[in-house]
Amino acid sequence: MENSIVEAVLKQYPFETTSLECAPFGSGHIHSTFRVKVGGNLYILQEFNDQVFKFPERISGNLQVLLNELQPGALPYELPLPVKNKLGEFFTSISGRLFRLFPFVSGVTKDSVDNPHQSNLAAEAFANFVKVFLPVDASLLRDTIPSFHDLDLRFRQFEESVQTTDREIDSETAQLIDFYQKQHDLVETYNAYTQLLPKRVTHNDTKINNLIYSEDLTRVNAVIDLDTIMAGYVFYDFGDLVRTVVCTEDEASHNWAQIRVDLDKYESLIEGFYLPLIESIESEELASLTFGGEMMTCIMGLRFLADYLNGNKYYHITYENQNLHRAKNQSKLLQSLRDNRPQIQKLVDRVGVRN
Ligand code: GN1
Ligand code: MG
Repeated sequence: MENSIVEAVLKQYPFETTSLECAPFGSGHIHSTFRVKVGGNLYILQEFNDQVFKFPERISGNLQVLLNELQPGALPYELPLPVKNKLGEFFTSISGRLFRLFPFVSGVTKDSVDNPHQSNLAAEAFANFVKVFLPVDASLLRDTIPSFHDLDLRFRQFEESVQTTDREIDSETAQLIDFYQKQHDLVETYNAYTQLLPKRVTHNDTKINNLIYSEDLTRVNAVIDLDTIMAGYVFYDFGDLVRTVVCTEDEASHNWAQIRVDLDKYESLIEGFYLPLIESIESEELASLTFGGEMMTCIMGLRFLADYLNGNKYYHITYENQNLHRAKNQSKLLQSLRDNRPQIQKLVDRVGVRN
């Protein structure tokens, strides 16, 4: 980011901004994120993507609702909120661009986990997030991205992108389109679940790099990327963990033949997620969780592929076919999740029996 912009943003905060360093940080696909050192202190500076999040005021409103409910110490990790600027606001506008500053939380972010223990810790952290807000009426929250995880809508948008694309469809793309078109049964199941299940306060972007582990990877220091917190189904949060935690390769991998479910990590994910919630949510919600793994993998694949077909307008990319490759990666994981349904069900049954 241009130094002049960084300086202009930091001037809006109530501290001395002499000598600063700024470097790109993290691997998010939406906002542009930097680590800044101001004086002796570290912060995260983020240029906010208001093409994706068209209602920034809803984000602040939702966080306020949740903060009013959260008892100090109720969560064993931080939920880092933006630092307020001199006007007392979370967002700072400079030259028509929106910025936020966050306290820097020390620790480690990972794009994939190394072992079942890390998987368990992540699951427990996100399950506790859902648990602590169960008493909150989720309808008090406003949609920060309307229909964000609506699989039915996302499927239709994907079909439309297939009809309207300007791309040459080569055989790799055609195969991928065909693969996703064959996933329509997941939309039927999704629609059935949405008729049946209650909406809760959910995080909705529980991918593994939205969590900060302690340096020694024995604890969770923080859950981040709180912009998508809104009313949702618990299977969204379990599902995005499945998508990013139980895979043998991370979301960016091109090792197509190596991409599959790691059942040991899946088992520890189930344990970590089910145990905090098993007594507190409905049995139908518990039963829906593994569907979430397939559904969230499918929806991300559909969104990546649709974005590729639409000319890469949504996700940040570093090369032209990146969204195509992301969609291919997700298709391999989705196939493996489907192939392993009986094995996964056995893992769920085992956790149920232990309780
Ligand atoms: C985006 O910003 P980031 O990278 O945490 C996206 C998620 C997708 C994810 C795929 C607002 O999350 O829905 O799961 O990329 N966030 C938004 O990696 O679209
Ligand atoms: Mg992120």
